[in-house]
Amino acid sequence: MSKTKPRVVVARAVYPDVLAQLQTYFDIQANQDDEVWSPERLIATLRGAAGTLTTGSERIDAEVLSACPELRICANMAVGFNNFDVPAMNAAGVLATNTPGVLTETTADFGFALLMATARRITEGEHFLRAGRWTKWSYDLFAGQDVHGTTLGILGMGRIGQGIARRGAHGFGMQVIYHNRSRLSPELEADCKARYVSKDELLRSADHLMLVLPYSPAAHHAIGEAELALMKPTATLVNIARGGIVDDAALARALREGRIAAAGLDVFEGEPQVHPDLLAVPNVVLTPHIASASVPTRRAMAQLAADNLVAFLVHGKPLTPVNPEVLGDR
Ligand code: 8YV
Repeated sequence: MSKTKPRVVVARAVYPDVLAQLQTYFDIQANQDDEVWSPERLIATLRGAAGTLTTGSERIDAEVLSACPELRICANMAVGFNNFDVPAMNAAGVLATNTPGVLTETTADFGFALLMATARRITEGEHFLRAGRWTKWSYDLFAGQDVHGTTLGILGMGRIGQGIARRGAHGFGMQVIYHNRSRLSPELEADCKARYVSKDELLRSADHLMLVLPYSPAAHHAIGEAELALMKPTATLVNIARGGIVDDAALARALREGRIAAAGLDVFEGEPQVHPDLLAVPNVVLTPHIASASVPTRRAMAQLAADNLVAFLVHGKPLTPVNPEVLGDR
């Protein structure tokens, strides 16, 4: 007698071949139209499912978990997992997995691209040109700030932060300083050519400040009015971490008033909405949360999320668990 396949909900569109792989193991409910489900629709769809593949847009909290007692795993197609209420998942015995490692270098590349576009005013220049306003060369036309040889400050020094540090130190001859909850080992500091400093020193000394820390309630508005006030008027700020780490309204004010030179933002408070004041200032480069969006990396993220579902629901051993404590002695 054939066993019925466990039901798995793939909450957002994914690569069709990844979906096809999952269909060999699971009874799949997919969302290839890529609608963003309301919390009610998510709950209704997850009822009776053993697993789900989520993205950062699906919130898994106590309400979802209590309505879906058969749920055993949520496999996030993201390294960040602030869309998961992990304590609630622990209490419900539901496993969370993420996609660490596969997006590190791609995201660090993007951080650098955004830093360069911001410091060198690339998108401002492009908008000017496309608007037909380029009529002559001028000595100060879109003159920005240098990247090479300057001081790169990094807040958050996990894998992606280290990737940024290596690019800055080894590729652009930058002095790298960082602040993090914990210091890197001396070996990693040497490899990244990075010096640990206090948060205040980081803010005061950085010519370019890159945010790469995970979101947590403690990191909410880690960059607000007071922190922006410590930064150099010539400094740039780049956020490839999470919306909510920066107070977007305070940042828009600082940009408008020239208290910092420019910002590059890939993530926003309340995205995909963007604070209207940020849209109104010219000295900010805005991108729609695409730091990990290279084709090979997005494929690798989808594959790892899918592999986690198979590894756990079929073989009992997830590949990249966030809360392995729920596995017990299994
Ligand atoms: C994702 C990300 O694209 O991995 C992360 O934490 O922020 C991005 O790579 C996004 O979260 C969608 O899941």
